[in-house]
Amino acid sequence: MVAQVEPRAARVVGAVRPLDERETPHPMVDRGEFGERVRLWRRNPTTDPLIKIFGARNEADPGNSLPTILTDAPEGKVNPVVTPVPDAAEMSRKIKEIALFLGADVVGIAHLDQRYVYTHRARGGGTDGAKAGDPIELRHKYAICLGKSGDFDRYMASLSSISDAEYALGNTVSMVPTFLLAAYIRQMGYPARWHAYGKGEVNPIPLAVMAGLGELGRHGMLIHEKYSSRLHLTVVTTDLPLQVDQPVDIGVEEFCRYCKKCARTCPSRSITFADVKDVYNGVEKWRINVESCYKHRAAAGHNCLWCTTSCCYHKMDTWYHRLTIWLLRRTPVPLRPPLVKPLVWVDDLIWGKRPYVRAKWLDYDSDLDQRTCQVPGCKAEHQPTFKKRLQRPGRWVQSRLFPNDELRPAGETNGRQAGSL
Ligand code: B12
Ligand code: SF4
Ligand code: SF4
Repeated sequence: MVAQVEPRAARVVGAVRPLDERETPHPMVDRGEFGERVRLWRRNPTTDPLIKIFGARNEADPGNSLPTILTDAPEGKVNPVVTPVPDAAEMSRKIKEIALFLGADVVGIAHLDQRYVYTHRARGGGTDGAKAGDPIELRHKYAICLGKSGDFDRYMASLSSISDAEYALGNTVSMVPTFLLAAYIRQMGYPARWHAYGKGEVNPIPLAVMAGLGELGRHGMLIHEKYSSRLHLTVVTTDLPLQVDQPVDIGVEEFCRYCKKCARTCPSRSITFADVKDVYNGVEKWRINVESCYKHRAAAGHNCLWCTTSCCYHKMDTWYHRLTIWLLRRTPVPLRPPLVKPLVWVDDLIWGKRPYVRAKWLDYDSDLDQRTCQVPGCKAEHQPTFKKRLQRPGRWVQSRLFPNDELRPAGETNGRQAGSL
């Protein structure tokens, strides 16, 4: 077994207790622990058909929801004819190539650390007859961590039907390479299980950090050097002999200490400005206020992506972005803080201190969306209070990205669309 090095941005400093999935936020909301308003919103978040088709288990007719069809599918049988694996390193290279072929944008491998496997499931259903509260037994050796990127432009239309559709699409399409990769491994004669949106027995972030996909940011998510946090994370666990990857250092530790841009932008003030990290369940890390973040999305009626889109790592894939990351990686740790300060200053200058982009697509308009409350029964017209505290990026950024505020048509290849199925 190859030992893994410890990541810098989130350090394990004590005993980590594996979580019961029932103590994670979605089941807490379903039990009404965050209040009635959020509970109702989660049960019926939208009437928009473009969002409804992606709703896992929310859709009255499961035949109209691909996530429901996939999550309910039984786990395939393991082929009794086992393909020998003489070289685990070579097999890892092959599995990564196949994962990318199947539609993932990034892939890495870690040991399956039992601390990040849930003890009990929160949801039942499906054709395997699982029930909520069932204990989880997942003793696989490896976690193949996949990331599927969302579209840069549509993410920028945060807190609107446009970004909702993009986020929901990402949740759904990220299931496909994950499902297929697990099936492929079973066809090779090894057990494999897939974990994705609405169907997970593991916490994907710590596994993806250990698999070298990125580092944990102040906003509580994994930051990848190219895709930042707009990566939908999924996992295939297996006993196929593999070689693990190592965590990466892309400068997130030093950047997040000084930058705090996500904390400044967060409309619900859920991200801490603190200089010192918390220790939570044995891990020293930045941790968001989950309850206020959750309540905000219900009040606004849309998924919020502002901590993702305002992050300094969330940029188009340009040579100057790649050069900056390259510089951060190679600069010795003590010399990084003086490098971070001017970088944040330039980011504020170009993108705005609290970046807000207006985007129009089909009949949607992110400005108008933010006035309509979608909590069932609520007739009030809410003012987009958070918007006052936000500002648009410089005119040339907005007009270059979205001329006349219009998003590019989905069919148009613009070179920045990160892999669509
Ligand atoms: C419930 C949930 C939510 C809740 C609560 C968020 C939260 N931070 O807990 C709400 C609805 C508010 C939410 C919002 C969002 N979410 Co969400 N959410 C989840 C879900 C299903 C469970 C998270 C959970 O159990 N939290 C409870 C405890 C564990 O939280 P915590 O102690 O604060 O720990 C957090 C991190 O520190 C990390 N973590 C926990 N232990 C350890 C240990 C180590 C060593 C490390 C490194 C990290 C780590 O994981 C936790 C999640 O952020 C995960 C998928 C999953 N199965 O984990 C997606 C997930 C975290 N969400 C995701 C995303 C993208 C979002 C949003 C941007 C979009 C949205 N609106 O839905 C926002 C961003 C909010 C934010 N800044 O975190 C992605 C993050 C992808 C990434 N690149 O990291 C995930 C992984 C879904 C996925 N499969 O891609 N989400
Ligand atoms: S999703 Fe929105 S409300 Fe939640 S932490 Fe991120 S910016 Fe704040
Ligand atoms: S915006 Fe800044 S502080 Fe927040 S996660 Fe990104 S780099 Fe870290």
